Amino acid sequence: MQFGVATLFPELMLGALDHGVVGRAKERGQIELSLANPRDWATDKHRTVDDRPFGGGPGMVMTPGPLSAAIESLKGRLPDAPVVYLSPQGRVFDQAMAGRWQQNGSLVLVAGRYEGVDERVINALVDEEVSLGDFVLSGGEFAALTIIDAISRLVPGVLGDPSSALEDSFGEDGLLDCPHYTRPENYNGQGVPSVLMSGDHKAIARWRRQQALTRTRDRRPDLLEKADLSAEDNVFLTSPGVS
Ligand code: 4FN
Repeated sequence: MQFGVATLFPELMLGALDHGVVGRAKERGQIELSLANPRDWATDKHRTVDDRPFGGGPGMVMTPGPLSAAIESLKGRLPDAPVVYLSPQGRVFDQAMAGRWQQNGSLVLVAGRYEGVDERVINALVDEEVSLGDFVLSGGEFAALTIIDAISRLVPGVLGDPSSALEDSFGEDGLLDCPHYTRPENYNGQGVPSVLMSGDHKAIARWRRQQALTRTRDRRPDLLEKADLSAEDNVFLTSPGVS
């Protein structure tokens, strides 16, 4: 999987992606990261990449020249990649988008700073605008990192042994996780659900599924509507006494 990122903070991207599962995938060459800093295409002696907004008001806007040159450079390196601008105006990112972009094999992400980018760069070069959610960020890099993490995990081999990747297939059915427990068996007076200590693997699998179903219904009913449910799941959810 090849990622291109247009960013004024390439060192922020490199530092964050050098750890854990993604860091290892980078070392193995399973994912590749190509960065383009608009500042490298600035032409004046101060290497300016921002300017005051037409119409006045607070803050600065990323100027079109250096930013579009950085994006064009990434498009040249990754000719089949869709160009995605991370912004609060975008459609909210989800696991289905992660899956589609992983299948595509390459992706160019554009991270904004200041008040954002000149709208004409979006019109000219961006295929899709995508948001992580409704909160204020200081830069699109934090969204780009999240999206790179989510996609990298889907690249075959990145999670190691494919059988464990299959068992560890969260997100696949669209349900929230069941609760997890590990040692000690008594933590500050809190025990562990007895079924998990029973050794009855079928009963454990059934309990976990039912916990995932009730938690999803109680906390994220929006996810339950889109979830991949079996006939048995539906029988359980509609059975009397299921709170
Ligand atoms: N954010 C809001 C309203 C107005 C502005 C912002 C905001 C970084 C360049 C965009 C934020 C959140 C999720 C990118 C937020 C995201 C960003 C994201 C982002 C600097 C301009 C800015 C109503 C959402 C609170 C700053 C709401 N997903 N502006 O955060 O890039 O991708």
